[in-house]
Amino acid sequence: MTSLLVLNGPNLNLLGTRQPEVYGSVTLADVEEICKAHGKSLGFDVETMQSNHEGVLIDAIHAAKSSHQGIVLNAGAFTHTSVALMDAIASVELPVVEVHLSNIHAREAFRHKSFIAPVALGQIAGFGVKGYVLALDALAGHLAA
Ligand code: CA2
Repeated sequence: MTSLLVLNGPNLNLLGTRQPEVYGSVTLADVEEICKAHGKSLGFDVETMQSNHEGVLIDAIHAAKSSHQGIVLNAGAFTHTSVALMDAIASVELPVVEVHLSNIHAREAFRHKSFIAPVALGQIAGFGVKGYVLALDALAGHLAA
């Protein structure tokens, strides 16, 4: 069975606890459950993981090469800073869809830059938790093509 990894980065474990006006009121557990259920409806097994540590995220991307066919990634603030995550994605040659709950392009200038975007299949931003569902649909379409 096709297996996809939904990977969340730093501070996303705090979802639903603060800043609901920016990130909504769903928790990370809700996001993960929604992804698993939507993946199942598409015929995919969805594994979820969150880490606050750049190296752990990089290790997860490397490991996904042999266990998963695609990745949905919300790299949180590492999006705007991490050449290392960019290199990890490029090295595994898996399709990665970049997701952001908020519209990073409508926020502070430092959030407009993404090191993930140049190595991603595409980017979805600003649609809240629905973005993860859209990202899974995009991966499904890509893998079926
Ligand atoms: O919009 C997104 O999904 C972000 O990736 C979220 C990151 C932010 O640094 C990016 O620029 C955009 C921050 C995640 C922090 O999430 C929190 C949620 C609730 C309370 C505190 C932090």
